[in-house]
Amino acid sequence: MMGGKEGLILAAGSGRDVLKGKFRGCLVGLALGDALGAPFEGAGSVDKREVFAAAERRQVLRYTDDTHMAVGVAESLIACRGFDGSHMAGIFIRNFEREPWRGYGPGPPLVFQRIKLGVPWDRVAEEIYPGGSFGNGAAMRVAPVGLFYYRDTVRLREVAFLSAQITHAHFLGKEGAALQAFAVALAVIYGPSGSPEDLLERMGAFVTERVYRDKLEKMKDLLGAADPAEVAVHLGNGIEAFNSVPAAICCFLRHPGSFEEAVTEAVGLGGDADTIASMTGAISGAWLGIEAIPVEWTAKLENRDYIEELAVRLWETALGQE
Ligand code: F2R
Ligand code: MG
Ligand code: MG
Repeated sequence: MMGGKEGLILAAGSGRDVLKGKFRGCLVGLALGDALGAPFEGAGSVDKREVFAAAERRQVLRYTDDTHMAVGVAESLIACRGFDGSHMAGIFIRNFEREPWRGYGPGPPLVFQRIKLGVPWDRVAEEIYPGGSFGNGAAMRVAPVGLFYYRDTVRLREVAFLSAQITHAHFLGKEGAALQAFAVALAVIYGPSGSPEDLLERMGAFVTERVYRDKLEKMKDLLGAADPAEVAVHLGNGIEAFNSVPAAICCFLRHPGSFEEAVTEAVGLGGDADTIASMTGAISGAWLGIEAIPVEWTAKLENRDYIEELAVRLWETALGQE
């Protein structure tokens, strides 16, 4: 159990409403990061002021595949009261067929086609890329796993890996998903009174792959760097899980007290901006809770009511497992 004790202290001492606010903050934060970053995906670095201005100009903050797939993860965890790979794969396929225009990566639609032809959900992803995909598609959608299993590190890692296996069988894609889920769990347990240095130590002890350990180590130097572009230079900002997951965690750790600062910095890195900002937003929202997210943004978020409803149902289901 991760901090089984810490989890109980949070549930009893800080109150169920705080925990509920963290679940809501995490999923709304994820969707907002995705929506704010979407116009900048593939861009070079962008000044934060432009990110704020672009959000203000838009009538609707529309999200992309990152949120669409995270919604699928949450829907399946709720319906099955835990992980069921065949069910989760079916939900991904159903959701993709309803809204294929969300900007999915190249791999997942190929996976979905093959599952429909009868390839088992836990074997298909190995057929798409050599060794499986190390894209960030499993990490970008994994936050509901971090919420649901926040008290149990062993099961959190297992389910992060299993949920990744559907589309991202490469060990670096899976490890990125596990690290992002763990960051969300730590945010639920320790935020907002914990320290970035402590979280970095805990994440360093959690990861097993060297590229992630080295980047977590590098982050210690980046926490105080004046120029946010240093984050992209040293950690990367690309579609690969081993670039975008560390970048997202770093943007959060540089601004643990401000959702806006963390998420606009993540968007401003450019590169895979929607995905980095979505992962930063999930961690920051879980750390600070829903109250810390600007209402001017949540009011414009597409499908906000449904996303919040899912977060509350996930919270109820997770508590029901006690
Ligand atoms: N698809 C996009 N953005 C493109 C344009 C969207 C446009 N705005 C629109 O509206 O249409 N973004 C989304 O995709 C990313 C997640 O991708 P995912 O699910 O990881 O895809 P995939 O195909 O598994 O991997 C992505 C790329 O990584 C490289 N790669 C992965 N494994 C590899 C391996 N073993 N060997 C070599 N290369 C590997 C490939 O280049 C893959 O294409 C998110 O950004 C999401 O927002
Ligand atoms: Mg996307
Ligand atoms: Mg992206």
